[in-house]
Amino acid sequence: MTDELTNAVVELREDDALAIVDRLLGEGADAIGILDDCRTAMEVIGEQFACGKAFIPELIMAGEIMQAISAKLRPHLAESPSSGDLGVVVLGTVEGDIHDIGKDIVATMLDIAGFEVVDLGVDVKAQRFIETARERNAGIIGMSCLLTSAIDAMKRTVAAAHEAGLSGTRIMIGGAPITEQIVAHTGADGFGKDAVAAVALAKSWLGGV
Ligand code: B1M
Repeated sequence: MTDELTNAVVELREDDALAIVDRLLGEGADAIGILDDCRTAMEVIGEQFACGKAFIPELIMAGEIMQAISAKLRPHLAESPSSGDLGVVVLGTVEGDIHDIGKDIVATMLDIAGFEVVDLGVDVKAQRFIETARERNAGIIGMSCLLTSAIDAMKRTVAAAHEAGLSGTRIMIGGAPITEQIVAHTGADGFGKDAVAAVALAKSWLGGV
């Protein structure tokens, strides 16, 4: 698409960013493409933070802009009313991590695709994932993780799910640092590199393809 939106988000020009999103939607742009541009912007801000050119207030503002854009895009992602027919996904950001923007996008996309999403929020402990998955007879536990320091909390959750005998529940992980190696390290069943991939994987597991 265009750098215009990415630049507006990186420069924390919220009003401009929202106006550009409105204009792009009016021109018939694809909501997923708009989300991808915003994610690129968040990566740039993250890099600026990592090298000392941006600080916590900038991360917070960027997060708020991203949430406002996500809220604007949500109705444009929905193609049909959700039915929850494809099965239950218990979703949350893993213990120790409070990043929730990507998780919320994944929740919206799974819901639109026809899954019933039980969103446990952020900083979710292993036991809560497991108890909820058991209560709701979930087909999938989904863990979002943005911090490398929280990767071991996912590994503990996977181990706890196995110990609890949740053999019918697949475990999906996702988030910026996740790779196939981390999937292997945690023992999860798979990962989605973005929300579209997360939905495709969930459908392949629960028979909705
Ligand atoms: Co933080 N932060 N942050 N942060 N933050 C990162 C993650 C970081 C990479 C920035 C950097 O240094 N480059 C870095 C982590 C480094 C590391 O671990 N190696 C970092 C840090 C260090 C921190 C703090 C420790 C900073 C501090 O306090 N010193 C702190 C940690 C707090 C905590 O969690 N305990 C912190 C805090 C915050 C804010 C609260 C200020 C804010 C979050 C606001 C919020 O979430 N409500 C924030 C933000 C905004 C970011 C960056 C800039 C952007 C994250 C984001 O929203 N991306 C981020 C930089 C980056 O990501 N490169 C950064 C947009 C979002 C749409 O993408 O989340 O990747 P993403 O989700 C995608 C996919 O990954 C995938 O689909 C989504 C949609 O396509 N996906 C899944 C996500 N979950 C999935 C689950 C699935 C499947 C797919 O299945 C279940």
